[in-house]
Amino acid sequence: MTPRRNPRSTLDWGCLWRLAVPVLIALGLVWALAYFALGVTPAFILGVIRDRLSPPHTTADVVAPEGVRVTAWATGIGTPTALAFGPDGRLYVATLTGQVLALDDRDGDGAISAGEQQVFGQGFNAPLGLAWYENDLYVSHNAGVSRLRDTNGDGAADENVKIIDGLPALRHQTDGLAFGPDGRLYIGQGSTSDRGETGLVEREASILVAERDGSGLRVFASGTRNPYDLAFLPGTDHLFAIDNGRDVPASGVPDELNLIVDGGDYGWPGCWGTAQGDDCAGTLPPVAELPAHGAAGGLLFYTGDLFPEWQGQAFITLYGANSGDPLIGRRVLRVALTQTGETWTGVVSDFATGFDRPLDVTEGLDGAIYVADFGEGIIYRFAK
Ligand SMILES: [Ca+2]
Ligand SMILES: [Ca+2]
Ligand SMILES: [Ca+2]
Ligand SMILES: [Ca+2]
Repeated sequence: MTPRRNPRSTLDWGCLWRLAVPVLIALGLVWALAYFALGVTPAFILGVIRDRLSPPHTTADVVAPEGVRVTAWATGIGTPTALAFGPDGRLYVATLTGQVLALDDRDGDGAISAGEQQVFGQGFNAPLGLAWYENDLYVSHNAGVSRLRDTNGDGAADENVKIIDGLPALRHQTDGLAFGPDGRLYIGQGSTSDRGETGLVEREASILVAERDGSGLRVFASGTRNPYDLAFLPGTDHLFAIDNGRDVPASGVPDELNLIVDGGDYGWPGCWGTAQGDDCAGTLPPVAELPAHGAAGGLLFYTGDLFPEWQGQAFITLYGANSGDPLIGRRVLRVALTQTGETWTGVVSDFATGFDRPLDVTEGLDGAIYVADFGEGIIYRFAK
């Protein structure tokens, strides 16, 4: 007997295909939109899932190198973005909510109590950088830089002068600050877009320089997408800046540590890492590539006597990925730099891991290393 074909089965498959094709096309369009417009990749989605499944972060998760003791030196600090010790020995902390706090462990018990905190300045729009010049504290914030001064010695600023205004601020804004050995103010300035997709505007994605009163502002170096922090190597006129690689599409563009020279072009938007991208002619490669999507946030050159083995080395915080993936960033790197002629190379390793969202790093007069965890409102102290 010849088996009979079931005509209904043929009809079902046809229906299914007629339904499936538009569904597949729609899914493909959603995927293309997600990938090209939002940078959503399988790795990004896995990162989001890992973030949701991972247990809440605790201070016990922070791992320091052997022989280094880590303590939660200050807690309840809100959203710390930038750290700088003042000439008075207090640690000044900017918070995203617009304050500049001054912390002083007066009783020497190794922790900051409520009575050991003072508001030094406030009312800033997203301050991200702090730098001292003699007795003046410079604060970078959305679209500009201000100078704070305590003229009557009560520990709180009573003079607040906006010395630079009108800088680009959209996707990114004005970042970290550093004073050069020439006494000028160097400013990290972020881009207004991820990869230049909305066009380019003057002064974005650059390292700016100005006199201390804000006059003479000019672009010192260009092509730095989001130079979140910058620092001079102590004892030299060599300026270094970190840079955050593009977010979208999430295709493995590295973050960077760059040696910044006058007139240098560091690649953004057409070039990244070492000769990656399609527009690298005339641009300068980084000294070291840092993990993609790590979001390098703070940069310190260590000079202290507490850890002589790390003198002259760079410490860099990695805030972590937009996806929240606990496996990306969320650590502090140590970069050993070597100079060969005009060129520098960097060897990157982990200094400490297990943070929530580490954003800035600085050094105390005692040589201890301080790390601000933006996600937890904690300042960690690394000492012996
Ligand atoms: Ca104390
Ligand atoms: Ca005052
Ligand atoms: Ca670059
Ligand atoms: Ca900083």
